[in-house]
Amino acid sequence: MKLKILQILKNKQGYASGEQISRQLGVTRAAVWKTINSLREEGYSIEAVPNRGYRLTGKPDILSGEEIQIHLQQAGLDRFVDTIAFKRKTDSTNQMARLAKGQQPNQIGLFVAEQQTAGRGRRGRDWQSNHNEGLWFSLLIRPEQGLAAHFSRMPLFAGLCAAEVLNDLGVNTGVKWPNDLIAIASGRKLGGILTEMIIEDTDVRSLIIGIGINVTTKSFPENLRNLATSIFLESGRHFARIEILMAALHRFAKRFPTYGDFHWLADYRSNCLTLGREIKVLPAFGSPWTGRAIDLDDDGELLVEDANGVRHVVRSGDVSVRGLLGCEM
Ligand code: BT5
Repeated sequence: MKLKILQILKNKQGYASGEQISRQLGVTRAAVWKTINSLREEGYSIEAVPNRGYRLTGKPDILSGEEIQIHLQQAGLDRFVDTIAFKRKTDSTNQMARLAKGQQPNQIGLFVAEQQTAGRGRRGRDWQSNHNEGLWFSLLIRPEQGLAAHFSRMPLFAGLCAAEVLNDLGVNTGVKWPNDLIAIASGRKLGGILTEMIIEDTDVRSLIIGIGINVTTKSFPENLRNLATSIFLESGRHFARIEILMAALHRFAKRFPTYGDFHWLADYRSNCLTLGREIKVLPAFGSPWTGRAIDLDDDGELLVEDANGVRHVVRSGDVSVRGLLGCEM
């Protein structure tokens, strides 16, 4: 009922009378009133005028299952998304996706939370995901046969889509290989991506793409102060998280059919802040070494030239880039 009342209020130019709503939905006026109050508790500002009815005033930055459904329908994206799950608080949206079942091929499952209590980065690192400060969501995709073999490039693909969305909002953003979203003006991290595979009987069954973008954060704790930034800190502007989420889904749905031809790697290259720069490679095992990032190969692996002019392929792991995230080397 909440979804239906919200839809009526959103579609109505003026006031929607309590009687009209109760008749339309076949419920009592008391039930309408109760639902209006619960929407108010969620943060909607709803005016109630005797003899006229209810009217939605303003566009608050609210994330909820109902908002997501309404926006997906309005944007024509509901046909790509076959599962939507929203929680005010969860451990990690990647974990929500992992526990979900029954994904259809080529359909996307969407898992969103307002707050993560155990938000995760790569290699077991933490991801700070406070209430209302950012967009924390995961996509669950079941690959078609054949595509799964190429999923090592997915972190780059997701990084490119997310960077394009941020650039469209007017926040000049690039990607630090493989998929850190970096605000070009400050060299700080606006967001990150954690991709995980669900493997069954040695087959990749599904892929989880977790995306975190700092939206409204005004200040970060000491350990992140010189590393992290938000859309608000970079632009001074407030964007509703639902709009950013829709833009990201739209970008993803548009680009995904061309995922397999890899032409998008050219766009990734031109958005990649790592290429052409001096970097430090921090392998999972072994000692760090420095070199210059020359290019990406067709698998999205980084080609790095060391001080002796020898080229190396860096497949995974971390690199730090001079001038980004406070790195001086
Ligand atoms: C990432 O890892 O950048 C991947 C972050 C993915 C987060 C999303 S949110 C939705 C989904 N659910 C999850 O549980 N995760 C995904 P990595 O490259 O390992 O970077 C982690 C490092 O970034 C930390 O060690 C901190 O230094 C820094 N960091 C932590 N929280 C941050 C934040 N909110 N903004 C910027 N930097 C942060």
